Formats: sequence, structure tokens, C-alpha cells
Amino acid sequence: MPIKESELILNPDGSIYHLNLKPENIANTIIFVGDPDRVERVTSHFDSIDFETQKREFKTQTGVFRGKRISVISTGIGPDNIDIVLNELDALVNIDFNTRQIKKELNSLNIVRIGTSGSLQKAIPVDSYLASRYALDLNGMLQSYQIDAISNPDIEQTFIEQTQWSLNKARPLVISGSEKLFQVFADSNLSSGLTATAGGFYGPQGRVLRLKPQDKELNKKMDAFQHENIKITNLEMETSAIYGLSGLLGHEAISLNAIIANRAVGTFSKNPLKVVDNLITFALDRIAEKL
Ligand code: R1P
Repeated sequence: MPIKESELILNPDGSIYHLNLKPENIANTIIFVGDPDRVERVTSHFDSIDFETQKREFKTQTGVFRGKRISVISTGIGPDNIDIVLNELDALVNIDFNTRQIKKELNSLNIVRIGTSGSLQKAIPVDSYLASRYALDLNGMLQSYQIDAISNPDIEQTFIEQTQWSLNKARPLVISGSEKLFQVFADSNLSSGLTATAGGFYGPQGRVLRLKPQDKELNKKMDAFQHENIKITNLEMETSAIYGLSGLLGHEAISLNAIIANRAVGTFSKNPLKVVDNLITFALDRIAEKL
């Protein structure tokens, strides 16, 4: 049965609804950034750019860096946007837009997030870098899918017990990143760990301005959480959604984090743009050399 027009929504020019992209507009290797202004900070290093478009917060440029075709897409903020970006990118490579049928031979994308993040550990300072080995989903978007294949119930149960996680909130889920991409970006300048992904910036990450959080001790409990040798290293808003949907759809994904805040000691980077720029050049070098 073809996928209905209301489910796979195409624009009049044949591009997919939110991303405004046609299948030929994207490369097999795709860099995700949150901020649309960060797209050009990446592609300013390219030898050439052959395509660009933007709709809402989703800006895409595709070009060539040292002979390798790469797309850069801004996802905006949050797991809800990742649901749109991952499903639409997967449709671009794995659904035939003419017949509206799923292709017989499925394609796998390489997805590299270059994002900013706050450390939860004193030992991971501002202006350092971290690759997410695992992601801890705290926001619930993934619970709309059949997730048994990507779940790690032992770690999830330990987290629920150690933090006395409220059952009024979404059930936490722990997901692995791509082992293949983890090896590509392995480096002595990158720490690694379990990245927690929240569905908001303030309350869901334990920030208090005027509203009282449901659990004011949550960040302390997250700092202290330990399962075997796994600790929560940092907090941001996209990684678990990227790892979860990539795992379910058959894509490889890695999240690289520029640590611009340290929540454990209360510090913020003096030059966050430079920290991100250094991560961009590191990631591009590795993609060109090893991917
Ligand atoms: C919040 O300020 C945003 O910054 C972080 C969070 O994940 C969230 O998207 O990442 P980016 O800088 O990649 O957007």
C-alpha cells in the first residue's frame, strides 16, 4: 500500500514537507547542528557548496569538503525537532517518493551532531569536548515508537531507583551511539560518557528561575548516578532522540559535544563560539580522513 499524502507530506515541488529537500539534495554523511547560524560556520570550510535551502529552523547546505560530499542541517532545539528531521531524512533515502513505497534495499546515513552541552561533572571542564557513548532519554518522544530493540533495561532501572524518578514523567531510556562512528572520532582530546537529553532547557534540566522544579535534587542525583562504570557526563536536548531514531531506522549516529557550561561548578565558557569552531574543524578532518 502506498503511504498516504497525509502521512508522507510532499511540497508542490516534490520536496519533503519541513526540510524542503529532495532526495538528490543530501549527501550520505550529514552533520546536525542546532543553530541555523552554525551551518555556515561548518560550510565556510567547504571547497564548494552545490545546494542550499531553509524552511523554519531547518537550514541545509550540501557541498564538498576535501573531496567528500557532506550535508549540514540545522535541527533547531529539542527532541521534537529531531523526530521531524530523522523521519524526513530517512524518507528521503528509504522511501520512493513516486510510488510512496518503502524501498526494497534500505540506505544507511552517517549522522554527526556537533552541538553544545553542559557538563555535570567537575572533572569535565568548560571548553572541553565529549563524544556521547550512550544517551539517556528523559523526555519521552521515543516512547511513541516500539523501542524494545534499542532499550537497555538494566541501566534504566538503576537510574529510576537511584534518582527516585517520578512515574508522572516519561520512562527513562538508555540508547547506544554508533560504535563505527565512535571509533572514527576517538581522540585523546575527547572524553566520552552517558549524555542525558532533556525535553526542555529550564525545569527539565533542573534550572530554577521563578518556577519550582518537580525534584530540586534531580541534578545532584544525576551527578551521583552510577551503573557499573557508567556515569552521566553531560546534559543537552537532542542526543537521545538522534540515537534512538537512528538505531530504529538503521542509521549510524554520533553526538559530539562542545562543553560550554559546567553545571557542577556553575561556570560558563568565555568564548563558546571558538570552542564550537574547534570542534567543527576536528569533526570535518575526521570525516574527510576516516569516513
Ligand atoms: C540549548 O541552548 C540548545 O543548545 C544545545 C542544546 O542541546 C539545545 O539545542 O545544543 P545546540 O547548541 O547544538 O543547539
